[in-house]
Amino acid sequence: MEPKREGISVAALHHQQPAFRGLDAGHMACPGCGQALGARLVTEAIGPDAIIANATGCLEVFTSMWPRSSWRVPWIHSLFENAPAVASGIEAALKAQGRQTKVVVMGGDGGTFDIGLQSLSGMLERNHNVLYVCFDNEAYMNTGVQRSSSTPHAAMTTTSPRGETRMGKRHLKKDLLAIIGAHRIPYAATATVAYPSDLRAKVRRGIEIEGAAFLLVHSPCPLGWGHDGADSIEVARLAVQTGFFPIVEMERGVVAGVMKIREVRPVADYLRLQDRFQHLFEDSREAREELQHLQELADHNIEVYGLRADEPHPRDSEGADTVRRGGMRWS
Ligand SMILES: Cc1ncc(C[n+]2csc(CCOP(=O)(O)OP(=O)(O)O)c2C)c(N)n1
Ligand code: SF4
Repeated sequence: MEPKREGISVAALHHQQPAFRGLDAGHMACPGCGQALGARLVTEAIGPDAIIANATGCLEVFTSMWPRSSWRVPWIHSLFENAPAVASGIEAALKAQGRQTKVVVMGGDGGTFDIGLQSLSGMLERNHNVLYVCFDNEAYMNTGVQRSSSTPHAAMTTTSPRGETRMGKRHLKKDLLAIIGAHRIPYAATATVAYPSDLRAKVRRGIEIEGAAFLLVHSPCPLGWGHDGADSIEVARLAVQTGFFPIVEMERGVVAGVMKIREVRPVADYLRLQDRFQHLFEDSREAREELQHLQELADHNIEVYGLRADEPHPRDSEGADTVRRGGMRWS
């Protein structure tokens, strides 16, 4: 007899599983790791005919602990500095062989915003037919939560602590999308693990277009951000709904689409869930000023990208339920 759970057919659920997943179970990520979920969703959308170049970082480490590997597609670990250069070479070789295999780079924000930015810029400028995916957890997590140029202003990391005179990181998060946009590549976008259909659609778009594509995926890190692993999706969703992390698409450097927010939430709703922002809720003038500053940064995003809407975005209604169901069927 077919097993049933809470009135749901297990066979029907099985059918909804992806037909192919390039990153499989059995890796060593922390529970609730946004990057692990993000990489799983990205590989579901890419399909089996792909080669991945992975810069150093958590993803590389937790998926490839000797003698095991969680990858089911050809995968190469590159340095921070050269993952896009390695991918460029792979793409050129495949082109010479007349093969259609997709080439994808994956890297963290440290590898993308900072250390590998030079070779990424070269790859984009030459317009290689490669999709670059940055899993943005807003710090160097793998080596102990050091600040990167992607760390938000006022966030605490081990190298930007709350001190006697400092309220966490002093500088602003680098506007990487603007830098990527300046390369006028065919397609660039932001996405988040909180909206899986949107993420997968952008991955499909990125690999289907001819030329370079870039995707910045907001990926909560329970260890580095200091939230419960079970809250990762909620945290990621609040980043969008407060305007803190805008979801946008660019074609040739021009904004071509945004995920509008029907009910804009105060930025404190997002910050309060994370230990890295707890000092902003102290009873002090400095804390109030920084909180106000972060609210202004979110308001700025909402205004610049025109994020406020009366109607929800078609993909704004889903969330954890899709993830729990086990994803989509790849065809
Ligand atoms: C040139 C260089 N500098 C420093 C390191 C040490 N290192 C290894 S992983 C890592 C952190 C990676 O951070 P990020 O790219 O943001 O990825 P995450 O671990 O956060 O996913 C660092 C600094 C290195 N391997 N190479
Ligand atoms: S430290 Fe953060 S990014 Fe690394 S595996 Fe753990 S949750 Fe994921």
